[in-house]
Amino acid sequence: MDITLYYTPKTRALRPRWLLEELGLEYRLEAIDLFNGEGQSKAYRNIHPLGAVPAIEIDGNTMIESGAICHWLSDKVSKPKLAPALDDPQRQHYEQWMFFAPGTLEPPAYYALLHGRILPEQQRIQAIVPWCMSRHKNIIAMMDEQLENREYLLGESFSTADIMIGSTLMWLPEQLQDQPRLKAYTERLQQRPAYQRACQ
Ligand SMILES: N[C@@H](CCC(=O)N[C@@H](CS)C(=O)NCC(=O)O)C(=O)O
Repeated sequence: MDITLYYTPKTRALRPRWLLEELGLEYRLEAIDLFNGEGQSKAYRNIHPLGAVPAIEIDGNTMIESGAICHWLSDKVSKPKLAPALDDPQRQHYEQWMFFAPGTLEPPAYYALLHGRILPEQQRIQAIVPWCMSRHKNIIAMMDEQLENREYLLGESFSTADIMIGSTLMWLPEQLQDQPRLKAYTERLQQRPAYQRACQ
């Protein structure tokens, strides 16, 4: 496969990059200087119409949305197998966590960061931050219980769901202080060589 990943460090673009490293695929990185407005350049909006990252080109076809990219690539590449087969009972749990990441875990974390740290001060709505943090805390407390006696979300085997969930948990590490299993889980993920290569 001929792969180009449009990438900005410390963004959701880490997810497909981490996956590409786990899968051992070769790829080109095209750095997008999001914080200096390059996302909104005409050239980049031809790749990603909203000017966001990540975007990926695979054999000439462009795709956006980090979760969709990871989901598709994990089914497309069978070795190593990072997505259980459709007829494997684990597949239901896999799908659950793949969608839980952007659908349930991500929104409160994202809006807490956006309105607490990222937006210029005059654009922040500070009042929503405590609500988001409290909702996030409830969600991660539930997840901490789910990880009892599990190394990864599906048990002993690492899957792409760990990339989606793990990368999102890493946005708010201070929230993990009271969740020992989740804290150990994210530390375990951060020790993976593929994760470390993806962060370089
Ligand atoms: N749901 C999308 C979100 C993409 C997104 O908003 N990415 C951020 C970086 S983490 C971005 O590019 N923001 C700049 C912008 O939207 O202009 C995904 O997961 O790919």
